[in-house]
Amino acid sequence: MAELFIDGQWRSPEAGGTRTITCPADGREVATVSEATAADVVRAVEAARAAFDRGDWPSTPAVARAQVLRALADDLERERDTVARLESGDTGKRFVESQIDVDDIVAVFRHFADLAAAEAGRVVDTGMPDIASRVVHEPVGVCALITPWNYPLLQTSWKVAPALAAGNTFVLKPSELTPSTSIWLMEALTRAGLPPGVGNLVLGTGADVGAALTESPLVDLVSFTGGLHTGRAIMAAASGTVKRIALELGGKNPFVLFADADLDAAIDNALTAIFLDSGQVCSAGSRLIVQEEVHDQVVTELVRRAEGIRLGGPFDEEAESGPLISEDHRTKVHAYVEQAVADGAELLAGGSAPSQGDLTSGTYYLPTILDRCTQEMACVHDESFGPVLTVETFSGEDDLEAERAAVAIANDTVYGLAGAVWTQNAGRAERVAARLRHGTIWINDFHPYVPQAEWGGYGQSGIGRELGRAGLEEYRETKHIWHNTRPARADWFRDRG
Ligand code: TXE
Repeated sequence: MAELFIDGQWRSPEAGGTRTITCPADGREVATVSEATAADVVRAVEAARAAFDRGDWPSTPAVARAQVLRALADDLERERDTVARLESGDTGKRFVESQIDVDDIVAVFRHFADLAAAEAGRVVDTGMPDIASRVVHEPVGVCALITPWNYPLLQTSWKVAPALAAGNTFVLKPSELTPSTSIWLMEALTRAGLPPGVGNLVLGTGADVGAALTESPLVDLVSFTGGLHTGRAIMAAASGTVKRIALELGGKNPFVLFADADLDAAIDNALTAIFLDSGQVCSAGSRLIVQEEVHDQVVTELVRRAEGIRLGGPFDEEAESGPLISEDHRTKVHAYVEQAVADGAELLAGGSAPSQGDLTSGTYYLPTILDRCTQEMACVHDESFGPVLTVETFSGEDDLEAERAAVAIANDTVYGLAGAVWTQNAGRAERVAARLRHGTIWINDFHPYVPQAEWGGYGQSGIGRELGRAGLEEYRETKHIWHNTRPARADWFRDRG
């Protein structure tokens, strides 16, 4: 049974319980793991602290750190299917999607390896002859990395890769629902040459293990991806010791569709935007904001297509989307739909679990479309994180007024992670993209990301950036070193002999 990885060894927890992990696609047991107690968290943090304060990793040349990341990426490439199978077992997601996730993770580790090796400080020109002044980057220290269940190893790689590239040590706590690929990662990092104590793993719930990490005075930085409410709690807990924090807290991402768009492509992308991975994606396009004059045409086609989506387990080759992560989550998603209907939304597709066949043994939920929604509805402003598309409309006397109306609806959210604008008018596309208060804007597209670009949120979607150059920024301190090469008396205070 997999346990805790502390100071380079698998160890038993002091007194924690065990958890059986079941596959949401069919309820079969896929793993049993030991969960940590607060005392285990202390041991893991102390190991990471000792490795940072007294170990070689922070001062290891960046090129050598990059080699570890590259070796990990090579290993992952070789073990692609093994890791994809683990991920699909825990999440129930389609095997092909897990394979794509693994490819993305390989790219993330290679990207940060390149970045580590390329990063240098800079010389500051003070204009003074005897002064050598430079700015250098140093690791922050011990990082607590807390990750969710929707893209378990991908989300973890966005934290582990930059943390290691910058020379930090870490304690990782994956979601209690999806620990398997984190266990694989710790073994692979050891094979790749990561010294003991630099990477540590504790399994368990957020309330026990996550909270102990965020409160620990020995932790310097908390990087968290998950729900808004948890993010707020983490921010409050981290304030006690003024930790660095990086948060990615999801979104209510608008898909703004103008009547002049290529409607066939737009409708197809709107389906992918919300129903990919059953809507359990932080950047899911959960709010369709469509120009009134094409509303009927667009919605009719969306409903037809949504009703045709095939749900199924990881190895069902016909399946296009998978289950929700758990029964609890399905209950939550359904409650949002019921509430929206009670508040006046029109349910046009889905709105329930599938009632027949193999799907009844998994936690599936039918692709759902709610029409005639308004901003007051909880389903429109909260993240339901399920396959639920809400439809709102906009209109205007003229083009500019219509644009303003669309932007106002799209920005009416506490979140600000991502959004899209669909139009064939290039000027309109740029005007609207410039006004949308979201961290990523797709024009005539939805979902693609590249590790070279930043990923982060406006508003309450988060703090800090994941991925790309700025991704490493979160994991470094910046120090200015002023070297007076000709020391002289300051002569400020009189020498009274
Ligand atoms: O997330 P949590 P949950 C959103 C989505 C979903 C909602 C709740 O809307 O419906 O969050 O999902 C750990 N201190 N996202 O409950 O609780 C927890 O153990 C420290 C968006 O699964 O935020 C897990 O490791 N850690 C998201 C991680 O936080 C704590 C992806 C995420 O769990 C903690 C997933 C605490 N007090 C859900 N409480 C995205 N942005 O992609 C929990 N945790």
